[in-house]
Amino acid sequence: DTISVIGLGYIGLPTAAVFASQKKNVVGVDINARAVETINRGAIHIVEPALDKVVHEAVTQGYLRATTQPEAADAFLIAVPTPFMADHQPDLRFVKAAAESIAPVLKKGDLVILESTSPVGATEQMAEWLAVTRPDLRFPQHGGTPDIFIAYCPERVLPGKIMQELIHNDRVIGGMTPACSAQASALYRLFLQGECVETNARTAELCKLTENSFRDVNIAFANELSLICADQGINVWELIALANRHPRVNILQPGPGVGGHCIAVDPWFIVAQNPSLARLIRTAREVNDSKPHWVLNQVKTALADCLTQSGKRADEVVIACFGLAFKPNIDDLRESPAMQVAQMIAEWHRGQSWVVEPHIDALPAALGGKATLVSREQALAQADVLVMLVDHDQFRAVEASQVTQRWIVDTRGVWR
Ligand code: SAJ
Repeated sequence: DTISVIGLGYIGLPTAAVFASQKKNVVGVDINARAVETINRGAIHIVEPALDKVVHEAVTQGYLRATTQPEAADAFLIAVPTPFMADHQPDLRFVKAAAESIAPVLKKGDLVILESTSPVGATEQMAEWLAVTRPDLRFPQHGGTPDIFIAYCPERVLPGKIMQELIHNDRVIGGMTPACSAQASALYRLFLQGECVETNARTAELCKLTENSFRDVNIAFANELSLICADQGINVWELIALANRHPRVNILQPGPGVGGHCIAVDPWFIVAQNPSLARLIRTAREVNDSKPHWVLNQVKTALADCLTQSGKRADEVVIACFGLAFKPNIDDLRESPAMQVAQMIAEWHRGQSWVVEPHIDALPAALGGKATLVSREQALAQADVLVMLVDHDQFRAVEASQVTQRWIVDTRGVWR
């Protein structure tokens, strides 16, 4: 039996690799020829702990192969990006392209699974795209026993822990019919140590969106508290730690905003489909998206204090940002609120802007020329204003006595 994975990114490649590690024949498909070439060399084009070894073994043992053209297989897993458009409406064009690319090679008895985060109804839509291209086959929406089984099975792995969570997390299996769910569960059981929990496709679609919206709303609660606390002169981290001593309270941590490729995106899919009902979910997005601008204002206030108290001119003041990644202890700068704050500071500040980011060797183009990458030690010794944006372990390890600056904007409670 051959399993084909369409889209070899952060979800598709690890998934292809774990199937292959169970000695299943896996063909990975990606439109990016360089990614395909890299994988066929037994290497990886993305950063994820433990993934390189699994891919290398799978390729050298002959169980995993990548190509740019879909081939016949018994099961297809689609893991392509589902971004949103300018108006926050979900953009399914990559799902459509993937469906249309596999349609010609589909045969009776095949299973097609959509894993990409999707709005409610996307799986039915995908089945319709397949049906239009293959009028000779019977699909689940046509009733009776289908020739092709279709299910929605969202991934829910945490970047940085993908290889662990992929195997151990429970899996929501949303078949278009119970028979479709049964087929999909059987496939995941090839490697899954967690449970397969079966439901229908629409519930599974909303379930994925709900998980990330839950986290977004909870982070927004913490971020809103941080604004209230700053206004009231109260330490928000002490406040949250105290409130969390209550047996039924568990508040998350405030930060410079919410980044990454999922939590800041997925809630919009719910809002787009339910504009008048999803009020809390929309507001949470707005609270989290506005946080970087609030942080910039805090930096402006700190600089104003610094100028009055130090007698320096603005162009003589050095502001140092600590961290650019979208969360601690990773090097991923995409969709990062820390990056957004650092960029706004570098564009606005007349003096030097420094950045400390131990996980990168060079500043990204967006900051190049406007800021300077410096060491933690240099920033601590020489900068005037410190802006803590990412709680990397390397920053938490700094002793309080090493931080002598009077002007600190700490969005993570590292140097409280
Ligand atoms: N964040 C805070 N405060 C917190 C927790 C997180 O400000 O207390 C921020 C982080 O700094 C980061 C953002 O939220 O900027 C998102 O980070 P994250 O670690 O919460 O989540 P992701 O984006 O790495 O992965 C999420 C996970 N979803 C949930 O935990 C519900 C993961 O399980 C999903 O598979 C993933 O989204 C996805 O692909 O959908």
